[in-house]
Amino acid sequence: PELWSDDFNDFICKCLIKDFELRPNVLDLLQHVFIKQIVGREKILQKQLIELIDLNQQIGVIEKTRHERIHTKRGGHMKTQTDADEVEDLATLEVLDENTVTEQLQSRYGRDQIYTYVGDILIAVNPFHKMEIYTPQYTKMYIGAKRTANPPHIFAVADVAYQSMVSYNTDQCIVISGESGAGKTEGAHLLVQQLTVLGKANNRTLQEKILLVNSLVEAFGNACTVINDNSSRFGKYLEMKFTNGGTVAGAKISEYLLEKSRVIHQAAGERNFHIFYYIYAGLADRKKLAHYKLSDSKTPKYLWNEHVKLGPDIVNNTFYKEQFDAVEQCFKVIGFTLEELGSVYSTLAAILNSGDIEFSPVASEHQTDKSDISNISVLENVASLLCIRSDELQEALTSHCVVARGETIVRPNTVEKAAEVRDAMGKALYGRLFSWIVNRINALLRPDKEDKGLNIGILDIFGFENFKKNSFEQLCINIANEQIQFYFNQHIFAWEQDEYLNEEVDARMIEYEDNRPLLDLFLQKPMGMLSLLDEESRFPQATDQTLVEKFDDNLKTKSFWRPKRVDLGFERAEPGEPGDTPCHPRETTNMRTQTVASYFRYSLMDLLSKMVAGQPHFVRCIKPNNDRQANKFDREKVLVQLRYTGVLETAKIRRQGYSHRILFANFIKRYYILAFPAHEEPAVTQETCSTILEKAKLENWAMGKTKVRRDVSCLQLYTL
Ligand code: AOV
Ligand code: MG
Repeated sequence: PELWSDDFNDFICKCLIKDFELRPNVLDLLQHVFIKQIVGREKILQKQLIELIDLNQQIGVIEKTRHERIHTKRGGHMKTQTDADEVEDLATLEVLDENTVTEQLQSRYGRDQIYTYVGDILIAVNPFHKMEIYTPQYTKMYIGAKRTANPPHIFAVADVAYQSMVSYNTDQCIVISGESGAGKTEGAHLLVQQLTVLGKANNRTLQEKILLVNSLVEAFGNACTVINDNSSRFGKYLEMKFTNGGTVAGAKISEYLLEKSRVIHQAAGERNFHIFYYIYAGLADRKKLAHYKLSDSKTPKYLWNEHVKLGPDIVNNTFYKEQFDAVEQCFKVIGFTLEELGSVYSTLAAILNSGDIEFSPVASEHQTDKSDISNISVLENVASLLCIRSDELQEALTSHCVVARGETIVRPNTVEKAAEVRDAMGKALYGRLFSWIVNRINALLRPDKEDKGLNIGILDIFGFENFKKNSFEQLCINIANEQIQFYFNQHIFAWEQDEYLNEEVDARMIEYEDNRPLLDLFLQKPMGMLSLLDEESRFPQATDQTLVEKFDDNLKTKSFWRPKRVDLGFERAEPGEPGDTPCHPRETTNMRTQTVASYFRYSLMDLLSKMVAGQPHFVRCIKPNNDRQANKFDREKVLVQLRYTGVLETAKIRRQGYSHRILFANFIKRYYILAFPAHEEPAVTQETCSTILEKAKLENWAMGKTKVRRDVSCLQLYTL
């Protein structure tokens, strides 16, 4: 057969396995030579081969001790005596309780083994220091390697997702979860890094572009919070696009719920989005501040944060200057034109300038609630940066229109209202700039060919957070995290147990904490908190107090109780928020506009619909301490996270469950050679499967109605 054709693959596979009493060293040699030759050419064949060899090793046809395998396959990762009781997969623990699981993670963490499996799920404990385990040598080590050949690693997750995509022609989705500062964003970077290598882009530029996307988007969407210096303030779903053959072809980002309020206000100890500091310092360095109507002697209000004593220092900050150069470089490599860059900078400068527009009351005989601009030159600067007329901008800030009985009436804004509108404009401008950048990136990285292709999505959202003072943003962030947990529960527990029932396979049911009632409390229609909030917001007379009354009257669940002292701070959707429909060029008080809450619900559903379209892989990030310290493992802190993410239950279900399930036809196609002559094509029946399994002396399997399942406990044969 022709070299590298499908027939050739089949032919080689059959020859290799035909006589499975091949001496181990011969097989090893073949595996080695063969895989070396085919890397990058025929990944499917490579995978098939490894699976076949795996199966052979498992069933003891090849007499090779496990010890020898560790030596030969693991190189520098040989286990030592001291970690004899450690496992790399918590599902293989003999005793499964909170203590043992925490001890395992602690002991591994103590030796910088930050990754641990729970069946097919990866746990990653944040090391809080740079580790030398992401070098090209590691990249290579995890390509097409079987799972037990190397220690647990995030590169292995990338590999499994990639191999599944190529082998089964299906989209994949990697869901990274964990609280704020646990390591999700770093993990997402590492996955992209490994996936670009796996999907060997034909042109290096594309590979480079995809690697820069995260950094670029994060300069605009991340900020320093009291929990994390590089905290994601938006949800990001990055789809890496591949051809059907598995070559990287492009990428697409979807962004969710950018925390725009940060543009105009930052809590104590927090900062604005990174890009504002970068551009301010960067433009100062290039002596370009004046061009963008900024001054180095007067720090823009939106950047001035008295709590962290930021201010004049920004313009001299070398790190910020370097970052500005780096961001500009990202823009250029990805393909933005210089003209587009100029527009981005002007918009950012306009936002910074707009924060300094001030208002004063205009006292007149008839009207005392009118306002005027006190520093008209700043307003003119903003108008010129945005290429709009300053008188129109002034009118938009200082007045609004009300629609009453079909007539539009113009009303003046008070000083407070005008300041609110100014801030809303800053937020809206930033939100739209962010979306524009994302859309532009998507256009520049769209695959050339419009054929469907395949993709691997990587979800990295803002993690669960709990500050001293929490706002509506925290509520949305935490609900989104609950929703991700729900998706995890569905996959790991609910659907898994359903499948056993459908397939009529005996399995013990595992209890887990269902967070559905909590999600219902917030998201249900029409009686969930968000719906009630929306409804109440439509009443002009509504107050925080009336909202609490509404909750109290309608929410019949133990999870809600009325606070003794009303201290709520939910606010109505502000003008400029998503979905608002402005009345040209002024705002109307039209209460039928879409609220932040309904936009949030819509975004969440959109995200979920994207996620469920792919086969999921889960990475659970754990934060070992609250001090961002290396080598500090706070057991209580870890235990709480293990509890609320259901790690123990996951280990239980993975231990007793059948983690490998293969359709009869696929199983027979792959393994018939172990029991039948190569030229034969046995019928696709349960009996054929049983014959193969019995002949291979495999234990711990169950026959379903459509699938053969392999019990994870049989994986212990080769799990260290
Ligand atoms: P997050 O994405 O989960 O928080 P990050 O990925 O930003 O958390 O990680 C927080 C910090 O932990 C990083 O800035 C690194 O200093 C460190 N870190 C995380 N993972 C690693 C790793 N694998 N190796 C070395 N250091 C690491 V948030 O976005 O706040 O929810 O909204
Ligand atoms: Mg993050």
